[in-house]
Parts: sequence; structure tokens; C-alpha cells
Amino acid sequence: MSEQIIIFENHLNTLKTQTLNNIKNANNPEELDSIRISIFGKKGQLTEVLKKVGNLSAEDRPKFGKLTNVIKQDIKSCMDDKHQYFERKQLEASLNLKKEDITLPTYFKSLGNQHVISQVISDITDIFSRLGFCVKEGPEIENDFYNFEALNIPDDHPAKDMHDTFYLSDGYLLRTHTSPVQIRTMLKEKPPIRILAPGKVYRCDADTSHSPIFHQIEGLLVDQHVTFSELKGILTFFLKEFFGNDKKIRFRPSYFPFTEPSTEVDVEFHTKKGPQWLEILGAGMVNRNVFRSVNYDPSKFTGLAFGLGIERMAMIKYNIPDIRIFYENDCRFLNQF
Ligand code: FA5
Repeated sequence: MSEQIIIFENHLNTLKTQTLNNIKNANNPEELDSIRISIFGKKGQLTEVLKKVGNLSAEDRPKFGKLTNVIKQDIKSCMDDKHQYFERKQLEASLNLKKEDITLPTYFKSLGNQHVISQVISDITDIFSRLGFCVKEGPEIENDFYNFEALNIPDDHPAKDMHDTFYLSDGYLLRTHTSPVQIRTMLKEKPPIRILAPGKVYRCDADTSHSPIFHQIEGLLVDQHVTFSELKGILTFFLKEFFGNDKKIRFRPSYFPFTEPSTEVDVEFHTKKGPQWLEILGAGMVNRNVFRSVNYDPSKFTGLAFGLGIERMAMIKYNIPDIRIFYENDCRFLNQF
């Protein structure tokens, strides 16, 4: 090996040791870049050494080439490692910055739930569907024929006063009960009939147990040989399913123009003043005049009908003393159901 090559080799090894040391001590990517320029740049130390290749003999040049290549590779791979090290550190720093505090309380987006009145309607229709009743609907804007006349309540009948009706123009009115759905169904279908009609009804009436808008469920069963004891049996079964076996119930004789005989049912209701009775439904055997108005033969068919007040059912079940709270939309009340 010529003396010149030995000098170059020593010089390159010193350069390599110094450079690797500098890379190791570099504190950031900028420092690393300035080391790169000081070695490989136009006037860099290695570039300057390479310029001297022309002074070498033809025999020494390949040896010199090999030597510089090895040193170049060593410096480059050391620089790459340091680059990766800086990248890793930067990533870690940014992850630490965005670190979530998993001990913070979670923000819950509140989910809506079914209104208690809708829940009670579902509970009631579920029980009656087990007895073969299917759900029907009718319009809330009715006319006199469906709401009164076909139900055996003629214009001059004093029972009309019981209904405190909201009248609209052109002979229309807001239905005062769900009984018009009986008429609409019987005019369309022939017996046997077993329907349940839930919906809103309207009356000019307001206090702690009366609301101007409230919900009823109408029930109608028409067939041959339907009896009053069947009506009592169905309603007793339903009330025990809905309130449980311990709730006290009583049947009272009553009067409705569209049923004969008629009854009302009261359920025990616990208030601050002690137990009281609250009327929850009217019922009876379908009046023969109602069958005549829908062209059913009263000598062939009998029927039972009932109309339940939904809010009253909910008041008793959940011990709610004032009907008006159902419509105040206070989430503290509604979220309990
Ligand atoms: C009727 O509406 C009859 N259509 C029920 C009926 C149907 C009888 C079929 C016979 C055969 P009544 O006006 O009593 O009946 O009302 C029935 C129920 O609705 C009452 O027992 C009560 O629970 C409820 N209710 C009546 N008025 C109000 C009101 N203003 N606010 C809340 N609930 C009421």
C-alpha cells in the first residue's frame, strides 16, 4: 500500500470518528443537517478529500474509491439512524400533547324515551291483543253523526251536555270520545268484531283529574251470544293484569245512551287524604239502536263495549295526583318512566 493511501486512510478514519461523534451529539434535525452539509456539501470535508483523487496513481485510485465508499456508507447509515430517532421523539411528543384524561367524567348525550302515556297505551293494547283484540284508528275531527247520532245521542238528548264539546265550523267537532270508531268499524265490517281503538279525545273540561285533551281506548266486541258476564270477565281480567291482583276495583251501575245496561268501573287510588275511588272507564252492552244505525240485526247479534281513560290508568298505576303533569313536558317527571 502506498504511503499516500495510508495518509488518506488515516485522514478519512479521523474524519469518520469525528463525524460519527458529532452525529451522536446532535440535539436536533437542524444540527444533523448542518453536519451533513459540512461533510457531503459542495465544500464539505469528504467532498474536498474526493477532489484529491486526481493526485493518486492509477493503482491507488480503486483502493481510495473503496475506502471513501465504506466511510460514506458508515456516516450515512449513522445519520439515518439519528433521523429516525428524531422522528420517533417528535411523534412521542405529539402523542403526549394530545393525551386524553380518561378519568374525566363522560358526557352522555341524553336519549329520548317513550312518553308514559304511550307506554301505558302499549301495555293496555298488549293485554287485549292476548284476548284477540286488534287495533283500529279513527279521525280526531268528527261530525255529529259518528260522535253522537249513530251512538243513540240525538240532538235534543240531555246526555249531549255531559260531553262539553269543542265545536268547529261546518258541523264538525273535536271527537269527545273514541266511541265513533265503533260506528266507523261496524259500518265497514261484519261481525265477529273484536277491536281496540286508542287515541286523543277533547272536552271543554279541566281540573286535577280532567284535562281538555286526554286519551281513551275504546273496546268493542260483537258476535252472537255475547253476554254482560263476558264484559265483566274481560274487564276484571284486564284490570288485574294491568294493576296486579291486589288492587281494589268496583263495578257501578251507570248510564250511556249507546249501551244498555251500562256500568262504570272505579279503582282504588291512594292520595294524601287516604284511599279514594277514581273512575277509569265506562262500559256496557251495545244498545240495539246503535246496531240499527249500522244495519246490524239486533235479534242476531249482541255486543260489549268499553271506553277507558288512559291518563287515569297511569295516575293510579304510578300514584300521580294531578293529571296536568303529563302535558307539562318536564323531563324530570318524564325520565322516571
Ligand atoms: C265515555 O267517553 C264513553 N264513550 C265510554 C264508553 C265506551 C261507555 C263504550 C260505554 C261503552 P266517559 O265520559 O265516562 O265515557 O269517559 C270514559 C273515561 O274517560 C272516564 O271513565 C275517565 O277515565 C276518562 N275521562 C273522561 N273525561 C276525562 C277528562 N276530562 N280528562 C281525563 N280523563 C277523562
